[in-house]
Amino acid sequence: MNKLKDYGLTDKIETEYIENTEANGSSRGTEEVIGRIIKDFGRSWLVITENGELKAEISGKLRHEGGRPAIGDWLALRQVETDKAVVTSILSRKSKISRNSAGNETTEQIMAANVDLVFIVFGLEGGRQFSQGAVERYVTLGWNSEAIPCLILNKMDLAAPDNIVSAMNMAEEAAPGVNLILTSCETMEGIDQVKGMFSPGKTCVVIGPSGVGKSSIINALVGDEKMKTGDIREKEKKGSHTTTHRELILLPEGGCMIDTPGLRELQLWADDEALGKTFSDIEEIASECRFNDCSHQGEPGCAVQAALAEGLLTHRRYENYLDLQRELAYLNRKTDFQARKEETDKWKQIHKTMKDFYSKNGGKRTG
Ligand SMILES: Nc1nc2c(ncn2[C@@H]2O[C@H](COP(=O)(O)OP(=O)(O)OP(=O)(O)O)[C@@H](O)[C@H]2O)c(=O)[nH]1
Ligand SMILES: [Mg+2]
Ligand SMILES: [Zn+2]
Repeated sequence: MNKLKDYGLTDKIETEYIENTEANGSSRGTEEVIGRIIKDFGRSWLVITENGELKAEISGKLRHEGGRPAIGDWLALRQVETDKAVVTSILSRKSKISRNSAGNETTEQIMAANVDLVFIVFGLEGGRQFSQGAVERYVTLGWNSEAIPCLILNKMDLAAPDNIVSAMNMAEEAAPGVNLILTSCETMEGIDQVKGMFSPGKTCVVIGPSGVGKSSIINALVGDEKMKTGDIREKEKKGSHTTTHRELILLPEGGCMIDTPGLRELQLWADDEALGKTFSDIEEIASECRFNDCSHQGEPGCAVQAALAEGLLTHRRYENYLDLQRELAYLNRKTDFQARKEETDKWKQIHKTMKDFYSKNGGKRTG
């Protein structure tokens, strides 16, 4: 298990795995193993185990139960061939960073599991992807993960000093209390600071828009072209991302890093608490409002309105706060609705099964 410790295996996960396999028992001719997902291909996964890297698929039972493994997950597996295994269960996640899946459906999509740090990367070259609203959105996801968010502003070699200063001010307003690191993969500035955030057994994930240099930062940490990186102009031509699947790699000095494909749009998946952390400055002001349930939109004795009038809070930040609050409220209503609908569907199915059963048995109850 020594090698797996490098991948972050803890006694807690191991104990859960052992209890899990004892409860299920092992079947003849197969071996039970524990492993961590290091590559996510969508329907199959590459898993690191004591017996090497295994290609894993999910068991029918687990699929039926709605289990969906994610990069970084610890798994109980049944090895069926020298290089193949079946996932029998997903062990408890200590953290997960999720987003609302792109499209019309409201479903949680886990971008990475069991991470300690979430690096949120933006590029300083002046693209339109880097806005205060985007930082607030990403950081809220980060706070929601149970891991610690950290902001990286990359490509500082491409920005003028004045622009770097205003970007830093903007980031500090957008994400109070969040660690900020400036980097360049060209000059290697700031890379040691990123390195300093790692320690053996810890897992970090990089997220952010496409082309900001997520894979380049990993290469800089490794000191080798481990990950494929892409020319921006090529990317725009093809309209595609360079990194196409999520991957976890071991860093030479210890610790794991998960690379993810760039995101085009980021729909929130978070709760009010996570939003409150991103907007801790506003929450602090709001604690002085006369009414506990103040919506800060014109009630008497509103401290937020007072702060706006005094110029202690910018209108831009205030508007973003309200926008994200509305978006979360909408998400909550939708997920509630979905949960209720699933419950109704379940009972419909049970009633149908009962009806079929009785009609097959001549309308009589048996047993
Ligand atoms: N000048 C400069 N270019 C950089 C820097 N970091 C990355 N690049 C370049 O930016 C381009 C995109 O970098 P990637 O590392 O592929 O970006 P990514 O975020 O992984 O992109 P996706 O995988 O598509 O999400 C490449 O051409 C890199 O060489 C930097 O600090 N300075
Ligand atoms: Mg990449
Ligand atoms: Zn108020």
